[in-house]
Parts: sequence; structure tokens; C-alpha cells
Amino acid sequence: MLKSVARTISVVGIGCALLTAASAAQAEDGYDLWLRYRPVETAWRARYRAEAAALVGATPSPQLAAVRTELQHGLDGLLAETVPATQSAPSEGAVVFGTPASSPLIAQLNLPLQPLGPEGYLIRSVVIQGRHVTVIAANSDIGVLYGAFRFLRQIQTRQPLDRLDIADAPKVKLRLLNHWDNLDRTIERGYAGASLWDWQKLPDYLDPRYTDYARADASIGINGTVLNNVNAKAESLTPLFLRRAAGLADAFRPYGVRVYLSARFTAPIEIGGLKTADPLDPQVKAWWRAKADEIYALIPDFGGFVVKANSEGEPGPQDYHRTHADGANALAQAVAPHHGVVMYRAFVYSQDVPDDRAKQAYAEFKPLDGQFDANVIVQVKNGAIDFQPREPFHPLFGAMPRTPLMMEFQITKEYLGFSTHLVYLAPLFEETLRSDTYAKGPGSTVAKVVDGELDGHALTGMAGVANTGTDRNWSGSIFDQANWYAFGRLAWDPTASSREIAQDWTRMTFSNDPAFVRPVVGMMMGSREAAVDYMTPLGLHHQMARSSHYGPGPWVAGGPRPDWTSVYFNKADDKGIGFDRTATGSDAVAQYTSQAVKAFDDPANQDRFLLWFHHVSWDARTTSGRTLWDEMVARYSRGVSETADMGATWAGLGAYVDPERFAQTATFLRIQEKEARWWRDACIAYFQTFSKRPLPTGYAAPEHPLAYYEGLQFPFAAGTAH
Ligand code: GCW
Repeated sequence: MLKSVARTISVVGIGCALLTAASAAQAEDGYDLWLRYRPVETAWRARYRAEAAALVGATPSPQLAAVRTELQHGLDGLLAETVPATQSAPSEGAVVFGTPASSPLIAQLNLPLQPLGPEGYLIRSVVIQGRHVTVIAANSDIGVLYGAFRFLRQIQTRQPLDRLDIADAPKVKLRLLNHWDNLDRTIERGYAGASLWDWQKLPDYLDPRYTDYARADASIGINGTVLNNVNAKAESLTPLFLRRAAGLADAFRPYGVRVYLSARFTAPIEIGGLKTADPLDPQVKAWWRAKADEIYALIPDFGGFVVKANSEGEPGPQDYHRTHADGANALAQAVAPHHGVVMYRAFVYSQDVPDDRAKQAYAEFKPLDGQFDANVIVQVKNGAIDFQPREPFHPLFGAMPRTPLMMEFQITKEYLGFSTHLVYLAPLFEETLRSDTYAKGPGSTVAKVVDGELDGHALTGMAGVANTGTDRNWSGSIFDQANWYAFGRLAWDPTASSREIAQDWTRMTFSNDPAFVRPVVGMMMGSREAAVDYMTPLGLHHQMARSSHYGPGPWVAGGPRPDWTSVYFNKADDKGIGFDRTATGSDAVAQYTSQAVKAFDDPANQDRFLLWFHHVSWDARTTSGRTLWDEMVARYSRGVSETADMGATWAGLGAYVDPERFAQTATFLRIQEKEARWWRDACIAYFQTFSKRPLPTGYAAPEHPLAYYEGLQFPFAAGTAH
């Protein structure tokens, strides 16, 4: 049964969402994401009906109205019956939700809520007036909402509801999606349709899909969304678009999802009529202050700005001989009176500096440590190049103790097969978060930088470049939904386990049958390593086709910048391959602690970063004992065979999945295997022209000659501006 929660009728006062029950015959098109409240097995039904027999709680706010709506929607679906809802005294087996302020029943329990902070929640089995009930309580209405989704997840994953004693709170303050959505509804690096934001009809028409988007975000603790592309257009800050953004903010507010905007640094010139955007110019400061006041008048809980400046041609403070700190602080001072933040991206590599691109963000930002205002947080990509299938953690993590740094992950798969390759990204996110910077000795993990523990910052954040669009399944494929889901779970708790997240997602999205869950989780957990193998094994990186990044392009050379090519990164020659970033090369290693560098080279890491940091001869021995050339061929080939195995695994699971989602996934896995083979063959054909060594015994030659692969063209490939 497909139901979507319509928008709340009023965002102030008692919001009352209308459930629109779509036609029961609607196919399983993935629209319901992981919030698929399908009836539990009969073995569970009686038990759950007894433990969730009624809903008790007042709904004095749109947020608590959303709680009641979600619990009603979820329980009715899961229990296959309408659960009565009251505001009065609890009955046996009731679910009592609220805060001490909204619920006298909860207030009298004197629950230990204080340590949970503003967004935490507690779910506990208690006895009230002699009746066994479940309490979902928090200090804030949104905390109750997060608790409600967790309660429903317990049922969705078939956990017992008796003797519940769950207390949870987010470790990171800002947990948000970055939508690289353009105002014409195209999405940069988007592979799931057009932008969700129907600017033309906003703010008068709030598509019910905005509410379902906010529900999905809230269900995984995401509390913010940046609506527009970081390659920003100044028009996004004009009254026309601000009023439209305010409409979205209204739709999201009941779910605790705050709106942010990317700010074009030259907006004071382009839409303000000033002659300069110099951040130290008093007129420019005044313009940003007035702009901020204008925004907050429309969106009182506006989160703040994201800024991409002096990066890839975007304007910025350096155009006025100012620093990134000058630029960030000018906007930060404008939003500070409204408690807003500025997330200033460290994704910079200068037009002019010929130094190793992997070194340039650190070189530009580390000297600015401590110079940013208190409401500025520097947003750093997980790696120093650009969202590759594998990168060592960005050297800035641990290197700017006096500046809050937030993580930027890419959920959309620009370099990982668009939305047709099944690549579960949580192991990539987890690998970065668990990396030890050794900045303050062992245990100085990236996760502790991100959650503020390492350097004692209260302002913390994690951003994910969204993979959502107007496709009915939101993310282009069912398994790409898992990456949105995993991002939210890791933003809430950067120490969470990618495997446990995969298990939850699989159970909620498909089935709780172990005969299904086990092989699917195994497939998900191996998928990222498979992609590394068939695309860029052994620390190779940035080997994709130019511009679209669709498919292999190890031969890419020339063009506007060397560091936009593949040969700049593979450095293949007749002796060997790889980028020497040691002291004998670019010395990028100097930006890491020596212990971190030792860890990168540790044989236990199976040469994961070998060609990231070293130029290695074709005949050098790798940890497997094979020569580098033979090991490369083996890895590329392993990636293909693992992808074929994924397809075979899925083919055996048809009995557990509806025909629609089963068929699409099976087709996409066939595409993935075909393209994995394409990557393997093209890269082996190209690199063999340097190694001039035969393929090891048992490994098939590339299907076509190199010229065939080099000649392939894909105009209008998805996700690129045309
Ligand atoms: O990931 C790369 C992409 C660009 C993107 C840029 C960035 C929004 O190729 O499309 O631009 O980096 O992160 O700003």
C-alpha cells in the first residue's frame, strides 16, 4: 500500500497531516524508501499489537503532529490495523510520546532526559498507573520525532518491544545534504532525475513529495539541507527565489530539516549593484548583513550559507587579495545575529600553483587556523583530490585544531558508477572516519575531529552531496537509497558500523528473512572494494573519462589543466606507474603525521595507497608476492568477477523481492558487470603500452584494441552541464 504523508495543513499551531492513501495496486517503485511500513509476519503481529496497542500524546506543535502522523502511519501499516490514538490516560500496551512540556504523563516519570541534549531521545518500557506502556520521550519535539522513527525501526527490523531501554543522541550538530541542484532543475553530478525543487510552482504549491523528503531525512537524523548548487547563481539570493525557498522551509520545518543556501561570493555585484565584492569593504559587509536580515525575515530558522570560493573558477576573496578567512567572516558576521553559520568549503586548488593538487587545500587553509569567526566551520572533502573510490583521509583533518572542520562526503556517485553501479558507500565513509590522524597521538581519528571531541569544538557537522532527484525511487536505484540512508546514520554517529547500517537498511527496505539479509549485506559490504578494483586498484586515482567522468579514461591528457587529466595522476612510464608523493616526489606526505604515513604504507593495508604515494616499477613485488603489473591485472579482473558474483547472488533472491525492484536491480547489476569489464579492459590495454609485459597466465586479454576504448564518446552523459 503506497501512502504518502501530505503536507501538514498548517505549519504553525496544530499541524494536521492528511494521509493520502494511494492506490493499493501501486507497484513497488521504491518511492517508500526504507519507510516501507508493510504488515509484519503473523508470528509477530499479535505480539506487536499488544505492545503498540494505542497512541497517547498531545500534538500542540507541527513537530508533534508529525510524530503522531508517522506513528499512526507506521503502526497501521506494520500491524495491519488502525491503532487508536488518544490524548488521555494510557491503556495497557500504549505508546506514550512527547516531552515533559507536552505530556504530564512523561513529566511525572522524571526521566533522565537532560544528558540527551536538544535532539536526543529515550525509548523505555515503563509502568504508568499499573499499565505496561512504551514511552518515547525527549527534551524537544524533534527529539521525540527521532525517537518515533527509531521505535518504528525496532518493529521494521523485528526487534522485541518489551523491556526497551534505548537512549540516543546525535554526536554531530549539523547533519545535512548538499544539493548540487541548479535553478533550472538540472543537477550537477545528479543521476536520479531532475531537482526535487519545483521552483516555478513554489511557494504556492508545496508538492507532497517535499514532506516525504523531509520524513526520509528526519528518519535518519538529517537536520539540514542546502537547496542549491555550490557553483551558485546569485539569483538564488533574490527575493523571487528566497520566497520559494521559504516555501520549502515551511514544508520541512515539522521534520526539523532546516534550509541553507549556497552563496555566490559576487552576489553583492551581480544582484546588489555594488562595484566590488571585497569582503572587507564596508558596503559589501552591509550588503551581506541586509541580505541575511532579508532571508531571516522570510525563513526565521534559516541555517546559513555554504560557500565555494576561489575554486574551479568560482569568485572569492582572493580576487580582492583577501584570505578565505576574510571571505568567510564577512558572511558569518551577517548571519551571526540570527545564530546562523557559514560552511566554507576547503575544496580549492589554485589556477596558478603548479604544486601537487593533493597538497593545495592544506597549503591554503592550514595557515588560517584560528582566523575564522566562531560561527564558521570549514567543510573538507574526505580526500584531498575529489571523491575517488579510495583516497587517504584529507590531510587537513587533525591539522587545524583551532578551527571547526566538517566532513563532506559525496553520496551521489560521480566517480563510482552513477546510479547503475551497486556500490554501498558506507565502508568508504567508515574507512575515512576511522582513519587515525595521530594529531594528538593514537586514537586521533577523523571521526573525533568531525564530532568535535579531538579539539573540543561545539560547532560540528557532516555534509553529504545528495543523490536525490525526481526519479520515483528518489536516488536512481534502490541500492543508491542505501547510501542516503547510511550517510544519515553516520552523520548521527560517525562511529557507527557500516555493516550494521546495511543490515538495518536491508531489513527495512526489503525483508527480514536471514536467507535474504545475509547474502545482500555481504554483497553490499564487498561492493565498494569491487569498484576500487575495477576502476582504480592499488591507490590509482582520477582515471575516469574527461568531464562526464563516465567510464575509464586513463589516457586523458592535455586540456585546460594538467590536474584535470588522468596522466597527471597515473604518471605511467616504461619503468612503472604511480604518483610519488614522498619526499623524493611532491612531498605531500609532509602534510600528514609520520605515524599516519606509516599506516598508509603498512602491508596490512594491502597496498591500498601504494600508487597514491609512490611511483612503483612494474616488476616490484606487491604484498601478494606478485609483481606490480601482475597484481594490477589481478585486481582489475577481481573487480569484474566480484561484480559478476553480485549479479549471481541477486539472481537467486527473486523469491524475496517484488518483481519491479528485483528486475531493475538485476538489470543494473548486468550494466555494472559490463562496465566493470570495460574499465578493466580499457585500463589494461592502456597501461600495457607502458609495461610491455604479458598478461599473467589465466587472465583474458582486453576484448578490443586500445584505440577502440579511446574512441568511445558519450555526449550528453548524465550529470554534466551541457
Ligand atoms: O566533485 C567535483 C565535481 C564538480 C563539483 C566540484 C565541487 C560542484 O566534478 O562538479 O562542482 O568538484 O566539489 O565543487
